[in-house]
Amino acid sequence: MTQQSTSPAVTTPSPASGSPDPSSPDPTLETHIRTCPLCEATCGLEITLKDGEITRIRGDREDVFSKGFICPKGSTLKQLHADPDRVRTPLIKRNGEFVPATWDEAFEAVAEGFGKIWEAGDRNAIAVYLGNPTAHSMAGAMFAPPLIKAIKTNNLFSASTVDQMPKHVSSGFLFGGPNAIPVPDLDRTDYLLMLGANPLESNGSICTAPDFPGRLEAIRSRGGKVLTVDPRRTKTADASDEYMPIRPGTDALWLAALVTEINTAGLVDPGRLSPMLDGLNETLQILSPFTADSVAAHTRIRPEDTRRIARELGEAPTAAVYGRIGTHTTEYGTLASWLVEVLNIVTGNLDSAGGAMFPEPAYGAPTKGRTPSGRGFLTGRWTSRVSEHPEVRGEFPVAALAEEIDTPGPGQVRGLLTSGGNPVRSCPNSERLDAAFAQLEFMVSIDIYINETTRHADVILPSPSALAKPHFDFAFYGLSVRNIANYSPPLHDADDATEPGMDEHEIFARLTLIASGLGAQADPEMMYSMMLQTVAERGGLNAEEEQTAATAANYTGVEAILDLMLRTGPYEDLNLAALLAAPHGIDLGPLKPRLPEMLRTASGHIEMANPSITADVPRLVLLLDSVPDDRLLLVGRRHLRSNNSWMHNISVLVKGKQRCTLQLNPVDASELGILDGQDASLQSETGQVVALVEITDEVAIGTVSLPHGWGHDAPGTVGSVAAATPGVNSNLLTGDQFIDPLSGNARLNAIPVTVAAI
Ligand SMILES: Nc1nc2c(c(=O)[nH]1)N[C@H]1C(S)=C(S)[C@@H](COP(=O)(O)OP(=O)(O)OC[C@H]3O[C@@H](n4cnc5c(=O)[nH]c(N)nc54)[C@H](O)[C@@H]3O)O[C@H]1N2
Ligand SMILES: Nc1nc2c(c(=O)[nH]1)N[C@H]1C(S)=C(S)[C@@H](COP(=O)(O)OP(=O)(O)OC[C@H]3O[C@@H](n4cnc5c(=O)[nH]c(N)nc54)[C@H](O)[C@@H]3O)O[C@H]1N2
Ligand code: SF4
Ligand SMILES: [Mo]
Repeated sequence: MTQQSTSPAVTTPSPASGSPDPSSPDPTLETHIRTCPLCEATCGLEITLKDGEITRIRGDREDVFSKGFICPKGSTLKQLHADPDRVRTPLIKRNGEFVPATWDEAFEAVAEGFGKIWEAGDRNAIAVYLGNPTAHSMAGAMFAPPLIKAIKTNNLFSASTVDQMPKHVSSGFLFGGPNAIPVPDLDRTDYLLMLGANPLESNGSICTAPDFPGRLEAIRSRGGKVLTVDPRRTKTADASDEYMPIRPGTDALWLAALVTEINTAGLVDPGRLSPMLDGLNETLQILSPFTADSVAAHTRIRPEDTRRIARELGEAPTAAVYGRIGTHTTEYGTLASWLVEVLNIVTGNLDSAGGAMFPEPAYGAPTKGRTPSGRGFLTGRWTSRVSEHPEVRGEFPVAALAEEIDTPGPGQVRGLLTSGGNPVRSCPNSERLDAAFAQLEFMVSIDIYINETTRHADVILPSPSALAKPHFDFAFYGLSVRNIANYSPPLHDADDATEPGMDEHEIFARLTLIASGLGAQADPEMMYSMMLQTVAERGGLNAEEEQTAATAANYTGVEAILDLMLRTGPYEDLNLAALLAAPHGIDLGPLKPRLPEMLRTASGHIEMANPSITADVPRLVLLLDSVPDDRLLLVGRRHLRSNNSWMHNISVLVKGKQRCTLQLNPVDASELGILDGQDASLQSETGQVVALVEITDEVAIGTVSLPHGWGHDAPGTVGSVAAATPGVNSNLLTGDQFIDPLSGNARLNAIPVTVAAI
């Protein structure tokens, strides 16, 4: 086991911002500062302990970014830590029952189970699924790539294809890099056009901005405008200057019409982007069939509103268009995502203060002074076995995972590794996936619960609680509205009595060694040194000297690697010691223009009309020419107190009113003869559920809404609180055949359904 230093108590106790702290004379109190890892907002937490027990978690008022903001989930890390249902020892399934095992036994079982499948000679027979918490963990960010490389499978799947993959694809083709993702410059913009996002519940996504509500309020109080486009009048819509309902699934049409109307109004002005731009005229030309009038029947947005908004957007001193999950999880996700950037470009707002800008995280090679050029972005370097889906960023659509398992033939998937994911609740056609998992020969899950997915595992490798893990937000500092760096050492030791006894990164390291053929007993230190060497060499440093220095500094394996990543990153003088000395974080300043240096397209330009994207526009023209869908369309919903399919086992979060309800507009309800509080059946092409009806004009006429991630009534799961408020699983309704062809992203919104009283 690698030694893990736990976080030193800072100022004992810490008076927040100089205010007198009544508890200050108590020497048994300790205060620890860390970043909440649960969502993308990266809030600072102030955790008070008395005699080693957590007594309070509140927002860290001195956090350089979140300044005391916190949501109800952040303070429940204590309950999560204490949850008796959390898995605290490795588990091996014997005769259909999980039995506790030692770590050595568990890794031996993994080596044997996967080994049998590998022995048959097909590396692709083992699939990997990486879920959302993997992206929020240091272990996932650092160690998932070498693990995947060692497993050598083409069958890589993740929550990205039920989420943001369209954004990676549009960025890849436009800018040459799938991670070159512009975020709205919230703190400086005069005009925010937000589509398919509900940051007052989600706290923001692909736009890391703790206290999103406060930042929206600030736009308005400095005289700017916030406009929210959503089929549901959300809390975010209520906190906006203007709310515009839209028919689900039609954002790409509307965004295309905005481009045309901006052009018609003579407001196209890319400004300093012009010399970096290829394909502007071609783009305007190809989008000309989409006008305020031509898209109105589909979007149900009045042409005069579209024209007015086009003008506002074109004339605003600065403006940012921001599309999130409601625009991505449709069959036109990549087009919508591309059109968001087209709007930011034609209005001259891309890469400009107050517009949509590229963050520059503290790690990664500096781009300043580099010549803009690269290899460009490619998809389809290999294809999936059954439906021949192109790979995108090395992944296949998770909508195709079930068919890869349940379709017999050479190359069939027979083994699976999941990490921090619950695809049996989060992915389309989950009933098929559930059945497919049941037929796997061998499955391993890295997780903290026995849930709908992990109950199928043969071995569960338990991660420590979030408080017992080191934390640095690799993914989200790259998507942040300010450049920030903050590191949290673990608060509890991974070896302490409440924990399973192994760091999450060590679980990854050991699996990597097994997949490399070195066996279950191989020393994980090998992995840390190899990674350190790679980072050192990449940064032109001497690996041996670095290793010695890290040992002298008493850094753990991951800390030493992080230190090197920071020192070889774009910010001078930034290193782990600086972060350890700054528990409230280091503010590296507002976003700065990064074009053209960071372009990695083959042309070295912004490839606005990249043929890989424009080839899909005719499909949008077909939609335009089709008869508008007048069926009821289902959309999802997030609640502040929930987190995808988990955190439903924490009673303070789930207590109160049932949240898994089917929202129905009063007009639709009366037409269907359905009453509030009644159960109704909801039928799609794929499946059927029965849900409790909530009648509300929050949802537009013709739209119904059911949250995802519920349905905690499967046998064999362990979560007594979750089971008492199970809700229903909305992904029984989402089909696995409906995907965005360019990104492979699943359609999770705009699902045609019939609703009937029962
Ligand atoms: N219909 C519909 N479906 C959706 C969505 C939607 O809007 N509508 N949203 C989609 C989106 S955006 C996403 S990201 C996906 C999420 O999909 P997934 O990532 O598949 O599922 P989660 O519900 O996030 O499950 C997280 C899992 O990680 C475990 N876990 C929690 N903390 C840790 C940890 O520290 N370590 C480890 N190893 N495991 C941990 C939990 O127990 C749980 O099993 O769902 C998608 N599904
Ligand atoms: N409390 C909480 N916070 C979370 C999560 C959670 O489950 N709970 N999940 C986290 C994850 S993994 C993610 S990815 C983020 C997601 O964060 P957001 O992208 O902000 O996601 P949502 O809150 O689901 O908001 C999506 C909105 O899109 C709308 N919508 C649906 N279909 C359409 C459409 O066709 N067009 C338009 N314009 N709008 C549409 C929905 O009505 C909804 O209001 O949230 C993260 N934060
Ligand atoms: S908003 Fe997100 S990061 Fe902040 S406390 Fe809530 S869950 Fe944690
Ligand atoms: Mo997500």
